[in-house]
Amino acid sequence: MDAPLLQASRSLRAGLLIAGIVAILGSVIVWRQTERERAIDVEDIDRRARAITHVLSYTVHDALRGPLENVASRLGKRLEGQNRLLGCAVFGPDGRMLAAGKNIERLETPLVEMLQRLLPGDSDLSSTLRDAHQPVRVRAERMLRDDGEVSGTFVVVHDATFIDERAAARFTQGLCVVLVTAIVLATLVSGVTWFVYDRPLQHLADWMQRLRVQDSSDSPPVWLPSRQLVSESHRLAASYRAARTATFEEAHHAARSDRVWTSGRLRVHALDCLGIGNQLVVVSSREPYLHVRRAGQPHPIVPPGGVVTALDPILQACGGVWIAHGTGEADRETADATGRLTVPPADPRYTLRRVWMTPDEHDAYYGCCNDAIWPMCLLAHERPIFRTSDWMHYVAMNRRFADAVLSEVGDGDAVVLVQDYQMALVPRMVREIRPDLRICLFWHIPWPSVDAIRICPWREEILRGMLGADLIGFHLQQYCNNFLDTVDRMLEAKLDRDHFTAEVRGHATRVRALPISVQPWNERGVAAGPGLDRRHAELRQAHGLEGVEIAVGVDRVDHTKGLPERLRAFAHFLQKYPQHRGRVSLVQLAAPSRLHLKRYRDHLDEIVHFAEEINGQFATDGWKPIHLLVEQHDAGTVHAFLSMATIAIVSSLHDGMNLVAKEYVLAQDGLAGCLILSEFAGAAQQLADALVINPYDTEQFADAIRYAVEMPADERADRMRRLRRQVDEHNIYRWAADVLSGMHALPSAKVRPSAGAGALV
Ligand code: ADQ
Repeated sequence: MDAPLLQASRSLRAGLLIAGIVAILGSVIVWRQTERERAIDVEDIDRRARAITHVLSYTVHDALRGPLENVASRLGKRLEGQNRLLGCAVFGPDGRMLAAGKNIERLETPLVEMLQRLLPGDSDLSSTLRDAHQPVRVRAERMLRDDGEVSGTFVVVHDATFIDERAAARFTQGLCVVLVTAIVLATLVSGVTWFVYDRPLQHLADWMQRLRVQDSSDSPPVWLPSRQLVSESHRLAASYRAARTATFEEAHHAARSDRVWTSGRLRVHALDCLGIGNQLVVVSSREPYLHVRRAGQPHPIVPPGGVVTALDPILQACGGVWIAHGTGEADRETADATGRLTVPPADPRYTLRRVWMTPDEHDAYYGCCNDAIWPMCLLAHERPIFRTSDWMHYVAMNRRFADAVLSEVGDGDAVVLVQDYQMALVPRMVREIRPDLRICLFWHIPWPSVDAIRICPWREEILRGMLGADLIGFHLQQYCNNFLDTVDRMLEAKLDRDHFTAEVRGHATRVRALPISVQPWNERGVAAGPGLDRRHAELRQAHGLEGVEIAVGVDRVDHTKGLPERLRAFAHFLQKYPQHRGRVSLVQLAAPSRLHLKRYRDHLDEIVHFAEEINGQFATDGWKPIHLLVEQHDAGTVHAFLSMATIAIVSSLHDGMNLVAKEYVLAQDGLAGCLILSEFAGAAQQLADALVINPYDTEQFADAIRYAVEMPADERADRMRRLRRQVDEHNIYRWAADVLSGMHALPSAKVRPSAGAGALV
């Protein structure tokens, strides 16, 4: 039997079962009702018999007072019946029939037998008798003399045929109604069961088969009998794809140089480090995919930012859960009731669990993050503002994220990767409930000197919160040193500077420099070869950049990124070296960021006006010095600009690492590019072959731009080759592998024995 027939017979069976139960119950009810009505009919006849007895009792008494042989003649026609009354009879005190109507003379024997059942104390007796002709209803009443002696018995006999006929008709009618109801129900139940259960389940089975056999990237069916089944099937598909891709890539990359880390190699390493049954749980404030509404439909976008750029490829490689604040306008409608969905939307590999905040919670929580902790750690000349109410919300929201981690982990084992300054308290909150979990906190922004931290009213709480982790990662050794100095000065802690650990109340935390990096472009679905050439030509034409050398900047609009300093230096370069006017343009891709804060909106306005001012001063017919493209661009566009620009400028005033510098290096397949990099970006520690500048020194900065423009091709290629080797060897997978190795090597680590595949998915 094929599948649809099987389904149909299953639905039919369900329908028949329900119909059978309804039919049995219905029949019992109809039968009971019929019997109740039969009893009412019998009672009615008895009542009429009583009335007849009452009416004739005087005459019967009178007749019984004389000689008993005359009773029949005295009563005469009164004993005859009509309609349903068959007639009456009189019996003597000895039980002999003295007189009877014509229709009941044949009943003498059964009536005599019935009267024998009348006990001495009984006054009357009713009974239904059935002979060969018909059923009759008999009522007998004793006639008493004035002295109390029995003078005889008066019997009234009714034809009871109509009671049986009526009961049979009622029962048949009721049964018909029950049967029709059962048939309708059977049809309905079969149809609904097929529609609600069998059909969606068959779609689910078809989808699973396509996933298994054809490597399909279809989403699971949306209409399933339970929402949990929908969300679990999404998660299952995500894990399955991650597992299969990794297995494929493991085989594929095994033959490659072992210097380069790939997602497949990371996955094998992760399995070794984490062991069976551990899941990877990432928690950050920013989500990797948010949903906005475009033309009324939810549309997924990847928000700009280093944390997402760095961690999304890791979860895509290893599978797991990412917990983050849901901020997109269409986020709620695209997640299930628990806030879960699988991502990336086009090819799900892991689960995203969104955590919600009210507008008040949002403002106060991010107030603490962006007005207090961010300016405190980033020395970009912004004064931190420490508001107690913001801090209270910061604690409450950290608790909410910690609870989400605990609920995702359940009773199982997990490695929890907590991200950044928005989550400083989460490690301790999770550890208090689950001391056995392994927790890593990665701090993506710089950790300044102890003097900068001293101003914070909640410094001890923040430090204790962070020290709930087993491992704290910073980008640079300098930040690790600063952190240990801070712990030393602010807490009662046992420090081991040889092994870089801090121990508070018996729990040791390792502090490690783990410079973050980026994913190779060819894994991000961007154009290559002729497709990329076409994209370059399109962009040049769209922005009037034909025949112009491009210098590029790609940043979130943030005070720390040094955008005004960059524009100032570029304007000075044009002023100082007029021979380059008309030949070089700066294309600045600027993603608006934190626009709910006024100072970020003002900063964006400042940059827009500054760019217009410079364009007003230098632009000529057919050449614009600055192209400010304020938008969050897709990865393909970012890559296209980075790959066609012969110069990239990163001018951060303070930056933990800066991924754009590394993205630029990996986009330069032709080795024709030159990177200008701020000495205040962490990346400058690794990318020594860039032109390293002080963004505050406009003179030096402008000279560096000129040097980059005029740099001979072989010097460019030599520098870029060395930069590429550095970034190739220290890509995002290596960073993740170092994080996991750091956890695995913990002295107090509750490391499970390493095991085979399947643990992470
Ligand atoms: P950020 O300061 O957000 O994060 P950064 O290193 O500058 O991160 O990376 C920004 C990311 O956003 C890059 O991947 C870039 O391509 C992308 N991006 C920027 N502007 C964009 C635009 N207009 N359109 C599209 N994409 C855009 C923090 C720290 C950094 C640290 C990272 C990672 O401040 O110092 O490097 O985390 O740890």
